[in-house]
Amino acid sequence: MDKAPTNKEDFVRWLFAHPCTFITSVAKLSDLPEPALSEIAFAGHSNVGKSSLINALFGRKSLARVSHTPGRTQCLNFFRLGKYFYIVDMPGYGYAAVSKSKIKVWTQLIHDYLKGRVSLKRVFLLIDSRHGLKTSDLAVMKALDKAAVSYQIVLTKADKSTQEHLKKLTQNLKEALKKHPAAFPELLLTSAQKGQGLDELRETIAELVERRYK
Ligand SMILES: Nc1nc2c(ncn2[C@@H]2O[C@H](COP(=O)(O)OP(=O)(O)O)[C@@H](O)[C@H]2O)c(=O)[nH]1
Ligand SMILES: [Mg+2]
Repeated sequence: MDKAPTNKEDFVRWLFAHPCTFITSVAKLSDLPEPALSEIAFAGHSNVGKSSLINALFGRKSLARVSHTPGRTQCLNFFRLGKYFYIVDMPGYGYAAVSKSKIKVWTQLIHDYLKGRVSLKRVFLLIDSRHGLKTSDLAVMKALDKAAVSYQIVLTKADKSTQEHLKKLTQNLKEALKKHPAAFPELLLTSAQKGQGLDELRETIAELVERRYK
């Protein structure tokens, strides 16, 4: 029997040992899967390291491949870990090459999704630790605050910066987050390349979904 362990560490390991499978690509809200499972979403500027982080977390190369398939890059891509929760890979924003009309369609889809999704437990908003918050990140944070969707900043590519830079950035961000009511006060510092922060992020995710399986 596939029974969830009660010990926290064992639970996280058990949960993440399940296979991650592609479910569907959604271009319009009427195509969303039934909100029968908890859901977590990953968002961020294009090139922030979203695909790399998702792959590192869930150990599945095809995850990124699916999300890179032409026609799917502008969609919400749904994956499922075991039968336990949905992972939503949101389209990257801030792509200069995307036309204005496409941006409008994108914004509307994201906005409607975030506004009305009861099963969405948290959005992980990825920020490149070298650059900090960009104008487009702030716009997304504002939208999340307005829709009262809980979100948490995840800094990526930590291996590319000095400890000193990271410490300062973390302090500044924590201060800035105080002005954002839907933002989770704690940041996560990660490197998909070095594996840094992945266990912590897995634990955070497990806590968001575990109540149903213990
Ligand atoms: N040094 C370093 N580079 C990374 C890391 N994560 C991603 N990258 C690089 O950043 C670029 C964009 O990564 P990708 O995952 O495709 O970003 P996405 O557009 O947000 O999905 C690629 O060249 C990756 O190799 C990391 O943790 N460390
Ligand atoms: Mg990607």
